[in-house]
Amino acid sequence: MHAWPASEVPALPGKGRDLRIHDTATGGRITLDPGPVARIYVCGITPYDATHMGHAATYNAFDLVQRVWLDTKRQVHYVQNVTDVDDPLLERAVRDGQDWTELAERETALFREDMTALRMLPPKHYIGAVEAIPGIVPLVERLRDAGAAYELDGDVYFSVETDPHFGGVSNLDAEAMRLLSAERGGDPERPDKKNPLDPMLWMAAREGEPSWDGASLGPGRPGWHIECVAIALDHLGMGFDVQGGGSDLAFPHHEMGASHAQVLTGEYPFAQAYVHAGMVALDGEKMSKSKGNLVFVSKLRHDGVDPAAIRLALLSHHYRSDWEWTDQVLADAVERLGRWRAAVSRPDGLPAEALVEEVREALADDLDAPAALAAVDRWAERQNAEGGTDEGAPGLVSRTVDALLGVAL
Ligand code: 5CA
Ligand code: ZN
Repeated sequence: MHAWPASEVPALPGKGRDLRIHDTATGGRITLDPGPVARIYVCGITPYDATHMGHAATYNAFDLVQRVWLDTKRQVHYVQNVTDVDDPLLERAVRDGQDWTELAERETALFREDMTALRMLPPKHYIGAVEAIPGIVPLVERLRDAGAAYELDGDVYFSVETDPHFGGVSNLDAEAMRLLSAERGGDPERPDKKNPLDPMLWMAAREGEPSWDGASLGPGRPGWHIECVAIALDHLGMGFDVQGGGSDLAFPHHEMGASHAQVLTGEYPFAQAYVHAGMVALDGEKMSKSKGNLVFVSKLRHDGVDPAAIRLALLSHHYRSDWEWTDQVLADAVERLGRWRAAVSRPDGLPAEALVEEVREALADDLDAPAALAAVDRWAERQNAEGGTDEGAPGLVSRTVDALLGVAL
């Protein structure tokens, strides 16, 4: 699949900082040491509805990770998937009497537009689950042949007990895993499974549903977790730097993915850090396509809201906190954008070298975007009140805000 166009990232004077980030697996902050090419996999959308503020907040977090790395003069190798065949997508297509491939293509196109407008850096490889199927089949066969997968009425399941590290990403107890598995696409109640948590690797073709050639597996379609594993292994390999997504992906998705990959390769770990963004709520409940309590990026854009203000609204919350989208959050962001634009509208002003370092330090410290915004606020307030004579200072602030926060002033 094609991704979306990249906005340019200005180079800043001085030196970027190494990222210290909270890792779900260890439960603590770790300093990443990516080498000259940093590798990141971020789980993409299931394209059956438009991008909402929750998605945008999660992609904003991982965009910041890349901007911190780019500032250290590293290259970034970024991979994202599209879950372009899945139960909720097929169900929505049936409900609305439309072709599931058209639904997926239309919503993916809208997602690209939203990401472009929000200045999110595009992945180098943007891969649909459907196009990954030929690479998934041999992985499932390998797991089965190694005794790590078993068949149940034509469906193939992964045996979680074959990974000695299973449980090490989310660190949940058995009961919590069971509840979340049932909630998030698993089938712990299905009889005759070796372990109720075992996830499906290959689902035998169902009447009226799309299916693909599965070689020795028979016709069917892949399970969710193995899709992301196949794409990540193909384009990044084992031990990549960051596996990212919202906190609702820690279990089962990232837990199962890590186990699939670790058993397949005999190597550990799948990713150096598992990074999870908090959940954005609306009216007291997690914003979700299945509940329908949504604020869409595209709707705000069509209502004339400046994408830079949407981005500032996302940045005003720490990526790990759960927060609530309200009209006030957006109104505050619109106001902040106005103050910042006024402050950089003159050719000279207050020196900004120290501000560059403050923004760098805030982001390197577990992506503390609210602290970065507060630093720019302080500069803008003094600049608007007193001004200064440092030629080029406003330009430096614009470039800093653009390069590190993805906001065009
Ligand atoms: N296609 C899978 C990942 S392989 C998927 O979870 N798709 S999604 O469309 O449901 O979500 C896309 C991303 O947005 C995921 O990282 C998910 O964790 C995140 N996300 C979904 N809802 C919210 C929310 N309310 N707040 C924050 N992030 C969210
Ligand atoms: Zn995924």
